[in-house]
Amino acid sequence: MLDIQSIRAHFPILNQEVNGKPLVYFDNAATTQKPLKVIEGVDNYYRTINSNVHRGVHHLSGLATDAMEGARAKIQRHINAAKLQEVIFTKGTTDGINLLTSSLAKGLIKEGDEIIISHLEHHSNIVPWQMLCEQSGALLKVIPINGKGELSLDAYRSLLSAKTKWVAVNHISNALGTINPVKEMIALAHEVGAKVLIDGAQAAPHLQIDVQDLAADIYVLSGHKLFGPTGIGILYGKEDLLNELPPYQGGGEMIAEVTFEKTTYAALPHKFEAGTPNIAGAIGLGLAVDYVNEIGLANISAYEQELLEYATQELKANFSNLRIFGEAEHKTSVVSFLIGDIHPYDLGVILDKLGVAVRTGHHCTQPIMQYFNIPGTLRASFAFYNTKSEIDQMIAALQKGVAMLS
Ligand code: C6P
Repeated sequence: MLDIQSIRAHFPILNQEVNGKPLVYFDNAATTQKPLKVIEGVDNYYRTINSNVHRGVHHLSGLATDAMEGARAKIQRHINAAKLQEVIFTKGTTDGINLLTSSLAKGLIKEGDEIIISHLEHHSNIVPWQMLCEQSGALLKVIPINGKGELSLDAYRSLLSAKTKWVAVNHISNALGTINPVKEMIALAHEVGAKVLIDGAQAAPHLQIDVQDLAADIYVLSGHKLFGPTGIGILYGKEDLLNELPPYQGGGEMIAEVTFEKTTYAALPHKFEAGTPNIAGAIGLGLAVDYVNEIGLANISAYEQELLEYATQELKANFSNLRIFGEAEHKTSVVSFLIGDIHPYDLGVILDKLGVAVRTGHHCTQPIMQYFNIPGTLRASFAFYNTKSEIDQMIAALQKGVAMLS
């Protein structure tokens, strides 16, 4: 049992009014709020040890380097990476996917090769692969979904072949909440010799990730969705694979030796970390991981499932013309919906006037909206600091909005 009131006290931003109403923050799939531990840790870094890392012989540089590398070690343990050098700091999920596709574009993918993504992907896990295919002449194939928002594994099996070089799928869909059977999907890809990237942007805040158990070749996530700062993320990769990949960007930090004739590259993880990194962000992400582990991801998931069930039940009970998009058997705490033919944006604006923050629109997943033939949805996404009484507040706000717009 989580003590939600004590937990809420860790998130100062939640204790405010928006438009004269208590804030209800249900846009956690876009970004989560930050606990004091993270806010104070970042503040403390700038107040006491701000310095560049891996460069200086001086005291502060040593402290900053230790703090950043300490954060890397915490993240390694958290996702159960076998080695520290398999954990690369990035700007976020989008940056991690672009790191891989840009690196593959340097001759590792060729005409005739095939890449498989799914219909559930965020644009971040579609567009970089399309760009890679345009550059290389490789073919992009898409795993279809069913009406509940689940991937068809039979169709996936039939797409896989010896030509498949990479499969890129999300662990959890941001628009529908579907939890995909990624462990099974990775095993199937490995049977044909393909490698797999998992987009873990939405999984990291809800599930315990074990990259070795999954056998993921690459696993990417964003710090800001995991209660950490913006502008920091993780790319995990198997060491052998990362050693084979050419660097993504050139610059300081990523070199062993530079001459005008030839440059040699640094060992992992620095080979992929050109330039001054987001030091404060990395430290903040390490603290966010500590915080999540103190609460326990199993407790978090169990409580969020309660919120999901309550919200789904209350929405269905209160609105006869409700349509929920995404009713997968395995689903996380996201409800995407429409009421009657009211445009999601109009209802979203009224909710905001009543203090309730949800996301409206296509959620950077236009192919999912095309599948359902809708312009977008209202999406309420819950975190462990949300409550059932906030869901009641959202339902009351929706009732007012529907009365005004119908
Ligand atoms: N989804 C949402 O509101 P970045 O922006 O790089 O931190 O994450 C991109 C991304 C990639 N994959 C998935 C599954 C995601 O959900 C996101 C971000 C946010 O749903 C912002 S569009």
